[in-house]
Amino acid sequence: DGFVHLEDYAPPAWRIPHAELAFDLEREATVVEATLRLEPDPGQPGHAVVLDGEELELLDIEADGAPLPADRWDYDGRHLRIDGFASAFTLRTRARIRPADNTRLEGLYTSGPLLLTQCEAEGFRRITFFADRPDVMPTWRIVLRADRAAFPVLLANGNPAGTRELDGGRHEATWENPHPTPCYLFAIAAGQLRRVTHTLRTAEGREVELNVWAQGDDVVRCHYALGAVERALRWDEQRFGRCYDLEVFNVVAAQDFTMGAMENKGLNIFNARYILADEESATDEDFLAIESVVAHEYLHNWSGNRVTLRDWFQLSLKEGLTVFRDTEFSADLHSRALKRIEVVRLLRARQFAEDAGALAHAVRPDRYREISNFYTLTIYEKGAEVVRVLQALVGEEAFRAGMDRYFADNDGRAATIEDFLAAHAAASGSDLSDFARWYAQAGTPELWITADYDEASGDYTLQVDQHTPPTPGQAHKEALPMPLRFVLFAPDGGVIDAAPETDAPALPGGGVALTQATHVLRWRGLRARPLPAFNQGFAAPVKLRFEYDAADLAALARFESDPFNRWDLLQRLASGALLHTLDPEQATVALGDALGALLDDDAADPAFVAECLALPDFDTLAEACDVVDVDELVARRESLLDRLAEEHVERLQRRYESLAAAAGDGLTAPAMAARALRNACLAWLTRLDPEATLAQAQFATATTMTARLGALRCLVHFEAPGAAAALAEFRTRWAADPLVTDKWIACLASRPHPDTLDDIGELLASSWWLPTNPNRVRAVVGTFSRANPLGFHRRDGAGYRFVAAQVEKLDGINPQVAARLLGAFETWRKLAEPLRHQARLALASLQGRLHSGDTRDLLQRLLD
Ligand code: BAL
Ligand code: ZN
Repeated sequence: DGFVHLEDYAPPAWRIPHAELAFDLEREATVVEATLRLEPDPGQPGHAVVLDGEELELLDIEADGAPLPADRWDYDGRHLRIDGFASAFTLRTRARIRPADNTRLEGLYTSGPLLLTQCEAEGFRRITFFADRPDVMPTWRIVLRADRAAFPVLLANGNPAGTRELDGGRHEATWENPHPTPCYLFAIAAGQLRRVTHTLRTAEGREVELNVWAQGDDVVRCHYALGAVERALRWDEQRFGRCYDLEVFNVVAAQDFTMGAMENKGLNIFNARYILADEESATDEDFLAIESVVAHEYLHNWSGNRVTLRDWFQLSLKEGLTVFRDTEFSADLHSRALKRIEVVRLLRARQFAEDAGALAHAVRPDRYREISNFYTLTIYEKGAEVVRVLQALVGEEAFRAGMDRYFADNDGRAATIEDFLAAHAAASGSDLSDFARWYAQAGTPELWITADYDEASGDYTLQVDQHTPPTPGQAHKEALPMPLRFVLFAPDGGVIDAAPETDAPALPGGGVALTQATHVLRWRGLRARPLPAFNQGFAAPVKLRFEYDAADLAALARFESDPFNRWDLLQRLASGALLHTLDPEQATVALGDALGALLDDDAADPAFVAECLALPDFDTLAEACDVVDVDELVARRESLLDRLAEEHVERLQRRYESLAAAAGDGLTAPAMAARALRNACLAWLTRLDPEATLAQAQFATATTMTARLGALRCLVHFEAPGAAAALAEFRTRWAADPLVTDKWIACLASRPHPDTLDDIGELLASSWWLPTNPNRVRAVVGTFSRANPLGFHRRDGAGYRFVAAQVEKLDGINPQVAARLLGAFETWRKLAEPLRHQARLALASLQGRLHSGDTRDLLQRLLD
């Protein structure tokens, strides 16, 4: 049926304890010689050797030093099958590959003058013949030979093990990776790279050279990323007791890169947008994203590399865990509350939609046709939430002990989610068998909480019912164990301290553990009906249903001390006003009052105030609707913003002006917070009066990209005078910088108007359109389809037809990028007519026209 099934897993019949690769690197044609030690698994005798190999030109094949006769092997373009061996032997193959023709950016490819690799998930089979699966883990020796002038720097995994000059202007570098490492973590980078470098000593006493490499003058924009590597290394030592394990840690910036970055052992390769930064060219958001992605890849060295995956079904074992670790890193270094808000925004806007749409899948899926389509918000972000739930259930101390145990028990192994849970169960003494459902069950759980207060006795009960809606292929769901945090407030805002009577076990960090579908919590003899608040810190990744009215939410927003919940209560007021789940007028008034108070509060963190001003976005609102009327939803949101802006115009002006000095240069938290709130105020003020000169003035005097891009967005999105001039300045000034070019392009592609599609048409006809560059494709087509509801969901269906046509074109260039774009249709069935019909037509038009496994798999899942 074209699916790979989890239940079909079998260990490799042949192991590869050691691999030696020699590359003669050239852009057009590179020759790869692979010498592999192959050993049969004594438990599974009698199997032929079957190696993966795609689009390889096989030049030679030898076994134990002698040519292998033609009747002993067969290569069908996907697998190399070798018969007649029953015991260990050494296989040597030589194959030719064509990096310059590789627009898929999987395997070995060119990016400008550089030669780079991307192997996860299944790219290594495009480099040489190998058992391309994560549970085959050799140690490695890698020899790189190339022309010295074109490729002065030759990097591979592991430690440097010598260089030498060769004839004809060529040179050679050898690398040794002593850690058993699967081939998806293989990497090389070659070319005219320059570096920033820093040497440190790990907590274990190992001297390590940290290098961040980029092309030419870009190297001056690598210092921030280098600092981030060091911060991540130190944090993992302190927080998880994990040290770095090689003599060098190299990071390379690549302009052409499909993913965000890749954690190859000792040689991380990054999308340049997550490395290159200075305040002239990168926004504050960019800096924080760089730090977080650098940390993510670094932290994989333990959660992913030292302990790797048995098979790709376990992907969240490294990704969810590493997202959990990188968000903890960011929360420890900066504001925990702001990080939580950022994470929950993403979850609600995108992961909840994924979990409820045509592409819904479990954190550990049980089958896939194309694993590249499972690098999803569910695997990453929900996977991280599941780890957070585990920590809440067992408590922080036991969780840390469980992590120690997991690393110790599985070091050098290819592990499973069962191994992870077994380590935590052993360390905490908990039975985690029900908890494992979090990995198997798709869909976002809902908690329905109903309250009852008996005036006579003062008894107050909360009944908590858990329910997870059906998802494709999973009609019936079971209850998931999770924390429930709550606080009861008296009418005067005082906290009611009494613990409830309940069968739900108490949790180490407060609250109770929900272990069944229904629980009741009961308080006796309360003097008045209390007001409950739930899920402080968003401890459980759920949709929480409780019948509040607008006055309740406004009161709670004043009483609640948990900053995440204070933000969330305002989000609820806004959603209620927009979706009419609250009385819209009461909710709007209450929200307006709360925002006014926040804008008046100079003691509040301006970054937090800016988050509160950012109402739920279109995706979050649409996710909460059963049927999505795009124009109506956008219109309601716009008119709420207009009204709030009008109500607070003076406050907005005051805060905008009073923060001017604090918002100067520098990456300190106060400066970044001031810039965030100023940009939020500027957007509301420009909305009220696009003719005003405030945004033009900010653009003209900006000394940071944060201020400049904030102003550009206002000018372009509100079609203000000066928009064309500002865009022209961006175009010219940063014509040679692809990352800044992506920014003005994304700004244009997200202009909220149906005729933005005409601008996109012009872009595609210009020299700015680079269909082989994933960042550029995402800036144009990705932004249009994901961040421009009025453009993408045009009533005439032209937005859908445009995206579908691009998917077809890009499928022949980079299937992973093309497949990702199709994801914009994941909730098409919820669209109100005529959009639903138009979306179906656009998708149906692709049937029979797509060629890659990536896009065909997604299209089928969208239409099934
Ligand atoms: N492993 C793929 C990129 C990342 O998640 O780190
Ligand atoms: Zn990752």
